Amino acid sequence: MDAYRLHYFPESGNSYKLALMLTLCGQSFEPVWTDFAARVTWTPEWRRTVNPMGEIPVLEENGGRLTQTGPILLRLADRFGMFRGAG
Ligand SMILES: N[C@@H](CCC(=O)N[C@@H](CS)C(=O)NCC(=O)O)C(=O)O
Repeated sequence: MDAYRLHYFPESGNSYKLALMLTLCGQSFEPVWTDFAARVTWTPEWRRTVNPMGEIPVLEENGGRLTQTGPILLRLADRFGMFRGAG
């Protein structure tokens, strides 16, 4: 079983897409709320430890960190054989 942690904030549509995808694929994940409004993602500490590009969402997968919603969705679709589409 893969271990997922999703760095998110509630108003983020991209975060929602990943949360929905994981849920529909039957995967549980640990939500990691991020204080985006307080510009936590702008801090050197956050960029050093979570995402140098300063963007949410970030999906941790078995300890590795993934960014960019589209490629993450495609990766999950391939892994679970769901929602890949034909074209
Ligand atoms: N290319 C990224 C974009 C994600 C994105 O736009 N994230 C926004 C919040 S929803 C962000 O973190 N922006 C950085 C900022 O405004 O400082 C993806 O597809 O995941």
